[in-house]
Parts: sequence; C-alpha cells; structure tokens
Amino acid sequence: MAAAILEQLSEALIKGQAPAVKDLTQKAIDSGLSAEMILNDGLVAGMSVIGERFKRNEVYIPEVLIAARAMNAGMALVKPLLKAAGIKARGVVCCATVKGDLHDIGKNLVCMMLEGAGYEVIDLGVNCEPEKFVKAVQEHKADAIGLSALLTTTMTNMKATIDAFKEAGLRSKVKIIVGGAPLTQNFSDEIGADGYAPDAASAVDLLKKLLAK
Ligand code: B1M
Repeated sequence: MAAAILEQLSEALIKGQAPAVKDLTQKAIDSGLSAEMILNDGLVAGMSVIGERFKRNEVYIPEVLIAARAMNAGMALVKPLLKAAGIKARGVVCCATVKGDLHDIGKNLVCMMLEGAGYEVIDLGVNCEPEKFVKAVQEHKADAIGLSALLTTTMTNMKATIDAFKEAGLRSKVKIIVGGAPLTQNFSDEIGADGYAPDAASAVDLLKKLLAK
C-alpha cells in the first residue's frame, strides 16, 4: 500500500501532474507515511528520474519546469511536516547568477534540481555581488554556493566571488560550484572553484560528491 502510493506519486511527478502530486502527497500523509519517506521515496525519486532523462536529452527544459512545478505542489504539504519533525535538508546551498549578469533560466533550473534532490536552496537571484554571497552563507550557514554566468564579460565575477570568500576567511568552509554556457572545466580550475557542472542535473551529482567528502 505504502509502496504503491509512493510509486504513483513519483510517476505523477515525472509526468508533471501537479494536482495529482498534491492529492497523492496528501493521501500519503493521511495514510501515516513519514514526511521523510514521502520526500525521498516519492518526490525526490521522481525528480531524480527527470534529472537523469534531462542529462540524456530525453526530456527538455519545459518538462523539467513542469515537473518542478509538480514537485513544489507536493513540497508545500511536506515542508511544514519536515520542519516539525526536525528533519534536516541534505545541505544548504546559496545560488545566484553573478554580478552584472541577469540571465536566470539556467540558474533557476539548477535551484529546482537541487531542491528536488533534497537540498535547502537559498536563491539569491541575479546580479549578485560577491559580498551578498558571503553574507548569505554566514546567515544561512550554507555548505555550498552555486554560481551561474551566461556572459563572457561576467564569468570573471566568479573569481571575484571566490576571492571574497578567501578574504572573509571562509573559503575552506564552503564548496563552490560553477556553471553556465560559456564556462569550461579549465576555467573552473583556473579560478579555483571546487567544480564545474555542464547542466543542472550534473550540478546535483557534483554537489553530492563534494559534500560527501
Ligand atoms: Co542574453 N545572451 N543577453 N538574454 N541570452 C546570451 C547568453 C548570448 C549567448 C546570446 C548571443 O549573443 N548568441 C549572449 C552572450 C554572448 C557572450 O557573452 N559570449 C547574450 C547577450 C550578449 C546578452 C545581452 C548583453 C544582450 C544585450 O543587451 N545587448 C544582455 C545581457 C543582460 C545582462 O545579463 N546584463 C542579454 C539579455 C538577455 C535577456 C534578458 C533578453 C534574456 C534572459 C532572460 C532570463 O534569463 N530571465 C536572454 C536570453 C534568454 C539569452 C539566451 C537566448 C538564452 C539563455 C538561456 O536561458 N538558455 C542566450 C543564447 C543562448 O544560450 N542560445 C543569451 C537556457 C538555459 C537553460 O541555459 O543558462 O546555459 P543556460 O543553463 C544551462 C547550463 O549552462 C547549466 O545548466 C543549464 C541547463 O541545465 N548551468 C549551470 C547554468 N548555470 C549553472 C550553474 C551551475 C551548474 C550548471 O552550478 C551552479
């Protein structure tokens, strides 16, 4: 019974059916399943399938956005229960598009995928000053930051952000991942980031690896 509800929940999320995800999440709660189980074996399980399919180009941005909307419909019911039960997120990540850059579609996808994987995401928006990243990490006790840049002229602000963490004496306390269309692994190495991910699903894999160390 429990396994069947969770399977239906994960299937509905994969299909992006927000009303069904909401109903099935409520059904799972009413049947006594723990919030953690609903999150991990229903919602996150479904979102992981979407992430893998996205990486293999079997689904595209619209499907990911629709699945994320369905995920949010379930999360709205589960979040208060997780909080009440004191269940901790897998980690806290502050994400933003760097200073000077207003592109946010890729960054939003990364945020959704990370949330879908069980991380608490603090979305700092676009045009994010290095100092704002530093403040947010201190305030939210974040484990990692995710920097996005779409312009060759703003990529350099990733290094400025990393330098701001060095100056604040926080560089060793926070993992820094970078991504965006003009980036490469070489660039990431040059500026001293902890890792580069070419797409949103890979950003989840990368962060899991980095935070497991
Ligand atoms: Co602009 N733009 N844009 N733009 N724009 C590009 C990036 C450009 C390549 C277009 C072109 O000339 N062919 C070009 C950059 C050239 C360059 O630097 N080499 C460009 C330019 C020049 C500009 C302006 C300067 C134009 C002008 O005003 N003269 C201006 C800059 C404004 C600014 O930022 N200060 C500008 C403005 C805009 C709009 C506002 C109109 C709009 C943005 C709307 C928005 O984001 N809300 C826009 C758009 C839409 C684009 C294109 C068409 C699409 C970008 C996009 O959203 N792609 C883009 C051309 C293109 O890419 N074909 C272009 C889809 C998105 C899912 O992909 O963001 O790459 P992407 O994210 C991917 C990966 O990169 C990765 O995951 C995602 C997929 O899973 N990823 C990460 C991204 N961030 C990550 C972080 C990670 C890990 C992975 O870890 C933290």
